[in-house]
Amino acid sequence: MIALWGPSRSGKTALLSYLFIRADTNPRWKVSATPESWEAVRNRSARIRKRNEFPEGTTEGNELSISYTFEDRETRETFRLETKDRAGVRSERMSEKEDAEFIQSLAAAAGIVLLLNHDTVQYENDVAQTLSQVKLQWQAEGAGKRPRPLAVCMSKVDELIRGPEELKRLRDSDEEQERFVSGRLSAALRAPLAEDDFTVKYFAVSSVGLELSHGLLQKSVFYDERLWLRTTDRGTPMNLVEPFVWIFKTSEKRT
Ligand SMILES: Nc1nc2c(ncn2[C@@H]2O[C@H](COP(=O)(O)OP(=O)(O)O)[C@@H](O)[C@H]2O)c(=O)[nH]1
Ligand SMILES: [Mg+2]
Repeated sequence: MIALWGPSRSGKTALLSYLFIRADTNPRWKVSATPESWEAVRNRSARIRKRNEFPEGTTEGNELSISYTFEDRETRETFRLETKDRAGVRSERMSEKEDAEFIQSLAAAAGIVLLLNHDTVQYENDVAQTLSQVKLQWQAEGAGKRPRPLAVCMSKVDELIRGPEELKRLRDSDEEQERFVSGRLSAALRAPLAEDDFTVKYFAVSSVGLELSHGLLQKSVFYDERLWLRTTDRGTPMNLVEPFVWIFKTSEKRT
């Protein structure tokens, strides 16, 4: 099982919806909602498809655990993705029991896809703390020094990328992505990522994506007359499936 986790507003629900909407466009991986997630996924995706609106923001208590299966169309290999949500900052909203369960479920995953919003650095202390607890959990289980894959994803990079050259550099080079993402993280979060309990790879992610038109970068979201952020279907998403597939491949090698 691969876990998707990130603070509130980091874009998890949007990413899951776009994974579903664009599932057919990936030639290699077939992404399907699990039967228990099907209805929630369909509702949220319909909102994007029919109304060009982002799925409703998640409030405390209404978060559903959405899960998907990924199937390699060539080899028929499959893996499962589960969303680990914890609304808001842990200490404020979770009981100790819920907290322990949350840490345990992250520690049990083959790897973690961590989604971070570039403009909510205030969550990063909480994220760093959680990662430390996951490590403690592994030690308690005697899991040893096997590094686990951790995909550190910066979401909504369509808001940050300044031009076609930058887009191209990010698409072409893992080092550029690492610089771009890691350079925007707080020192508090960079520290636990540098330790060797994790094998880290950085991804610049945009669920809505960007569009190149006549050599110019076009946004694929816009603000309407009510100043609501609206979606279009013009953009090519960035790194929607790649973080999950990377974890799958990396954890396979390990076993
Ligand atoms: N520009 C841009 N905005 C996004 C993107 N994904 C999400 N958002 C915005 O971020 C908000 C929060 O996303 P959501 O998926 O609800 O976050 P969650 O709390 O982690 O599930 C959305 O309502 C959108 O306004 C993206 O790829 N690009
Ligand atoms: Mg959500």
